[in-house]
Amino acid sequence: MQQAKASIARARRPVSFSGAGLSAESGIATFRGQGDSLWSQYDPMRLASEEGFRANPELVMDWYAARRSTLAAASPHAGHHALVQQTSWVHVTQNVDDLLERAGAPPDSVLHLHGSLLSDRCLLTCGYEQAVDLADPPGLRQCPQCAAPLRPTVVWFGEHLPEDTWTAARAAVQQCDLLLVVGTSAAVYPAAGLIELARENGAEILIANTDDAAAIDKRDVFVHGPAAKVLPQLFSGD
Ligand code: BJW
Ligand code: ZN
Repeated sequence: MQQAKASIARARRPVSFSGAGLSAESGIATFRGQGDSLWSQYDPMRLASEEGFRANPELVMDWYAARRSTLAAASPHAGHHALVQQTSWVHVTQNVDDLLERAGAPPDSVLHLHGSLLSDRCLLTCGYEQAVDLADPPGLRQCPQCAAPLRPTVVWFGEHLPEDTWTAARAAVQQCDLLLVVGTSAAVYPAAGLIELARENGAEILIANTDDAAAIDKRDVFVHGPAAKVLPQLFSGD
């Protein structure tokens, strides 16, 4: 912990890179691992791919409605608050929730690589997008512009990341001197490649995770523990 705090104190261009583990203690399920993780209960390609959506759009929208209701009832925890209090940091996340924003991150300041649960968009290319009320999530409905189905504005398997967001995240990581990697299995590309990109550019890598297996490179500094506990400790003055 002391080594990690010293790295943070030294950093001039720090970036955070988070995954589902960041929001786990707010009651948002992670994707991989045992217990309540999403992929231990559901087949990812049936629910998080365009192919799966086309095969059974009602099933996919029902799954998203359940996740949106859970998110509506959730609140950011001390770890989200500790992160967003670092106003000079760039925050890059794979998470589709808005808990960093609800913890006080300015609108559009968080780079969401995998999109957001807060809106739906047209499955086709007409460009229609609509905000969603998380507390009253929609089921399957048609695009008012072209009658194609609407789908969540998230990035499914086989899809490209939003170009501007990806470009901004890569630029921030290329220039960073510290990358704080929180609560991700780093199993999904191209997002996980940001860690190697930072390393190649000489940044220190700090990994905060509940699973020791997340410590993949012995040059990195690993802090074991849950995000809600570890992040406030990392940023506390003592
Ligand atoms: C704690 C904690 C606590 C727990 N405190 N820590 C082979 C076949 C098919 C595809 C591929 C393939 N090889 C590569 C691919 C590409 C694919 C990919 O990477 N697949 C791998 C899984 C193999 N990638 C893509 O398809 C991407 N697009 C792409 O490559 O485009 C290029 C292209 C396009 C077209 C043609 C050709 C090329 C897109 C990836 C999109 C990922 N989407 C999802 C779903 C988002 C929507 C939704 O939420 O519904 O994004 S999948 C899911 O995984 C989600 C997450 O953002 C992402 C990463 O997961 P994350 O955040 O790391 O969570 P977990 O659960 O994995 O880990 C949690 C961690 O937290 C663990 O380490 C715990 O220990 C820890 N933890 N509690 C701290 N309290
Ligand atoms: Zn449309």
